[in-house]
Amino acid sequence: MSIIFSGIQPSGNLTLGNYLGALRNFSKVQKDNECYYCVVNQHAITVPQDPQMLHERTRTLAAIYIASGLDPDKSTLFVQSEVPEHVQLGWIMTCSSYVGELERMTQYKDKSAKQGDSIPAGLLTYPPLMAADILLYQTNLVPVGDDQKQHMEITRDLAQRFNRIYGDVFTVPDILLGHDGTRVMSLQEPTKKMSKSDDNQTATIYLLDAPKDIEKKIKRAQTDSENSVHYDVKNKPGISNLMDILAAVTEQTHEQITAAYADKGYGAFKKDVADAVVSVLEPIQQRYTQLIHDPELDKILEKGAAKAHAKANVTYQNVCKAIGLYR
Ligand code: AQP
Repeated sequence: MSIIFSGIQPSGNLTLGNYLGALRNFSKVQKDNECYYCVVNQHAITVPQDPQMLHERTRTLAAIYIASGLDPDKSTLFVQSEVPEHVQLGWIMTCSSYVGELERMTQYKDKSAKQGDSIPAGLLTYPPLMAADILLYQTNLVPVGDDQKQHMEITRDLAQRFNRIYGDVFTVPDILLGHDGTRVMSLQEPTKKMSKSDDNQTATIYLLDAPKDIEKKIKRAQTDSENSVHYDVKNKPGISNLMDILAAVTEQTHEQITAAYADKGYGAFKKDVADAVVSVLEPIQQRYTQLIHDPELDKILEKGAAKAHAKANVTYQNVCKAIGLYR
């Protein structure tokens, strides 16, 4: 049995990328492991957020976690800001980080470039807070998408650096990638990842999109003029992205997909990709609708925060003792 931790930010409407890269793996591993899943709302405020939207999206994300298969009797589901040890350890991890290594993070470079001259310092110190989230639970495995590889490497570096100086306080975690490390790309700019904060709504499939919108978006997805369905990320990023989506959703190989569409055009291929995506998302949407106004959701989150706090506090006290933060 392993300890598993992962989080998602309530920084926008969840996407098919969040589902295939992260969410759907959460329920797969919960049966045989001790799992902690978090709505990381303190990460979301590393860029400006509307307070009312942030509040609503926090609850929406918790409901989507459960609608996607997370069982609150098996996994601990909680909101980051309700467990104070996250920012407390986050500060200690920030003090253990070097500015140079934080500035090298691709996500920092991408997101800070959009902020003009006023770059929030939290964007730079996002990785030490993420490291704290993970290390508090003595986590062995972190199911995240391929785009988070760099943040996982720095988490491991910070844990090893701390253990070298102060003794073995932290378990050093490993990344757990889903189906072939699926990275879902934007439907309109398929060399860029699909992202919940993308301004272009037609580039993104949201988990709560109506089936007709999903069909429309996939039909209009950027492809090429070859009309031949085969995998070639460099020359055919649009078709390759749709093949990745279909492969992840139907568990087929690229070869099987190429063979199935050998004498069919892009129209038929896109229609099947859309149908496959809709058939996976529809049951999630139905469960979400039942959950979102149910007071049971608050009880689950309160119980989750208490359980997470009890576990996190043990590590946090050990850290304080190790570094001399006590009277
Ligand atoms: N396009 C993607 N393909 C595969 N996995 C993805 N993830 C995100 N986008 C893709 C995975 O979803 C989890 C949650 O991510 P997050 O909320 O912590 O932030 P993120 O990675 O920065 O996701 P977004 O959607 O791009 O959010 P914004 O726009 O707010 O930055 C992670 O496990 C991630 O790997």
